[in-house]
Amino acid sequence: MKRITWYLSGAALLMTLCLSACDRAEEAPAKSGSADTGGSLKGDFGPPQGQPIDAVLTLPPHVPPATGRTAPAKVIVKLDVIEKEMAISEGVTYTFWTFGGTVPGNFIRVRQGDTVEFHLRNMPESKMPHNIDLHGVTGPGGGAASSFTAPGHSSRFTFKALNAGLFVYHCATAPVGMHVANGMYGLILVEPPEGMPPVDKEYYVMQGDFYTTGKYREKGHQPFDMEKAIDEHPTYVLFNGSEGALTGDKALTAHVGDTVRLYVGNGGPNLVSSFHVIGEIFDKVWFEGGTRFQENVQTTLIPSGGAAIMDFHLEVPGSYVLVDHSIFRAFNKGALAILKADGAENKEIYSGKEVDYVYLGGRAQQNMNAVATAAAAAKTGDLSVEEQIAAGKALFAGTCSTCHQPEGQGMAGVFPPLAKSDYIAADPKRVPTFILHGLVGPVKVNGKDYNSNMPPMSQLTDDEVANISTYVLNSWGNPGGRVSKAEAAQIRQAKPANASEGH
Ligand code: HEC
Ligand SMILES: [Cu+2]
Repeated sequence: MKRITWYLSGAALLMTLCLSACDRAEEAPAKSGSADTGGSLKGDFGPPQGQPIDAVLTLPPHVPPATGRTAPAKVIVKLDVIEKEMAISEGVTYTFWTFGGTVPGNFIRVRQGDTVEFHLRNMPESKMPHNIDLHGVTGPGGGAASSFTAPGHSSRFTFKALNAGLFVYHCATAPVGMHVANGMYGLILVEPPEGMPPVDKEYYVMQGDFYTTGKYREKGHQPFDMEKAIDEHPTYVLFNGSEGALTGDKALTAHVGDTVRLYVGNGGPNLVSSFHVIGEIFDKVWFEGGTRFQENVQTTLIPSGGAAIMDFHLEVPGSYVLVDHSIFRAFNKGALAILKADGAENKEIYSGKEVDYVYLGGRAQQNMNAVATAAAAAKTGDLSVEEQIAAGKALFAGTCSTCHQPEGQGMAGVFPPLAKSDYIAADPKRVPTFILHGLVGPVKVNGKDYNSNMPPMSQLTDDEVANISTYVLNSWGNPGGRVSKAEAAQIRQAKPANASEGH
């Protein structure tokens, strides 16, 4: 009896809550139930109707508008293969092979039942033949055999899009892995007949892993490293083909109150993505890019050569960070993008402060230009102290500032100050030495004792160590001076002066 009363009052409570919160549930019933769409067997809606339509192709992170059609059409897609050198990180270039001049390639949007006439053109400047395998094509090779295209040639094939879903396309010319690793992939959305439910913002993001002969952020032009690719040891894991493709002034944008939809693909060639947005929960995920959706998801797995669609509603303004939650990839290989939501605070939902500083340091702002400038100057042999300082400042944020604080002021009893440090003044070479080898044990800085542990940051490249050191030496009343890349390299090799014997 008691139990029944509890149930009843529970139901009453739910109904009261619903009066305010259930408006959103009024939307058309979600098509995620058990109904079978019939797949390709029911995907042929007859011959194309009306005049042929030129597909609207978009560059990432943009998505073409909904087709808005209710009948099958003939859609013409013209995609160009372009081999080109582009930045993969600040001051680092790479020769990408692309569909349409970007990584990922053009986003293609058609409707289930459409007949797609596909034209693939390989630019005369290309050095390699290429082709295309679209996972949305029914037929052996997914178009690959029909589209082998030498430089300066074009080829054409036609297919009927029988299955709805979000599909990866990629080059499949031997060596296939190398073509994919160089950026040859993109997405094609085959809308279900009724279209996708409308949302406020749609974006196109695609992850890929990259293999360069130099280490992460090593400056200059970096060739592809076949050994690392075979070993599946990427140097970079990236969203949209370069570090910073979607941060700073290139961050994705939205407003509080928007429902945002991400079309996310994973080109691989090797890694599976644990795709996550820090600070959001996916209200819906069309996992694997298929017909059904899951709800209330934190992290969704996107296989190499797979995709997913996710919707989330923005309640609170600020920076949301898109990551591969295999988290070293995010913070040490580049798999990080930002969605900036503007709008009014909502302290009832979230009282905290912006994520920027904690997670991102300097990466929230696009202040890495200084790093590229310094790299270019170093290449021509006339790197100035000022350029080193500017680059060092950009790198200090988010690397050293997490502990020593943005103005080097330190934190009482925990992190010694770098500002006006008598410890640095006594021997300026301590700065690059501690960066590379860390510091353990008691130290006295400006009359205060510290006995803690600074971890070595040997993942930084020699020029990064040189620039950060030069910045620290020339800031906040420190004695000035300069550390060169060669000195940093030398210090890296040397055993640290304070290394204790036992460990
Ligand atoms: C994870 C926290 C942490 C980070 C990140 C960090 N440090 Fe430190 N650093 C410390 C601690 C703790 C000490 C004191 C170690 C001890 O007590 O032996 C220290 C000491 C130092 C000292 C000597 C003491 C002084 O204040 O003059 C210098 C110089 C220094 N760090 C520079 C850097 C630079 C440059 C970076 C960025 C590349 C950096 N640190 C990043 C924690 C950190
Ligand atoms: Cu190719």
